[in-house]
Amino acid sequence: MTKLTILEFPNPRLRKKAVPVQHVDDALRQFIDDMFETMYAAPGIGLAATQVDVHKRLLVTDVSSDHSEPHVLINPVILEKDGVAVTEEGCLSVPGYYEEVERAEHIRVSYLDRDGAEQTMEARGLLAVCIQHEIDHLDGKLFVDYLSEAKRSRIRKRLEKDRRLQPAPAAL
Ligand code: GNR
Ligand code: NI
Repeated sequence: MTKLTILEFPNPRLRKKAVPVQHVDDALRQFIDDMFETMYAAPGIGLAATQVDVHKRLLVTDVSSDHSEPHVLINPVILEKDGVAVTEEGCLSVPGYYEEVERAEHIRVSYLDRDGAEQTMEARGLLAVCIQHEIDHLDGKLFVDYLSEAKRSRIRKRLEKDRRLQPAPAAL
């Protein structure tokens, strides 16, 4: 198991559009396990492959407080959206900032599971919000993109300043 490094805004690699997974194999399952390890260690309730610089359409989530509801969605596609939920969102790629974002309250999603089998699921509430947040990552989109230009640029400047004071550790 390996804890992966999470890219931070405004790294341009967070803007890449991820491509569909072609084969669900043991190497991909190993990577999925590393994604869960990284998400739980952060700690976070979701992680998209884009955030660890792997540009494949794959996300993991667990919105429980005891690691009891892990989900992995490969090639997720939102089939239906209903209702409106306003949630104070955060992002492991935008550490320390929380802002209200409006999304669908209920979604239906198709995806491949870790065996490569086609599935659909329904989600509402925080799980639905989290899946929408992660699919945005796969399309190169961040929650700060829903904020005003002024707020986004303030967040960017503060993160850049924090990073000058505390440089990221060299990757080993
Ligand atoms: O840990 C996370 N919390 C969160 C809270 C509200 C809405 C979305 C999220 S996702 C975030 C982890 C993350 O950055 N996933 O990409
Ligand atoms: Ni995020």
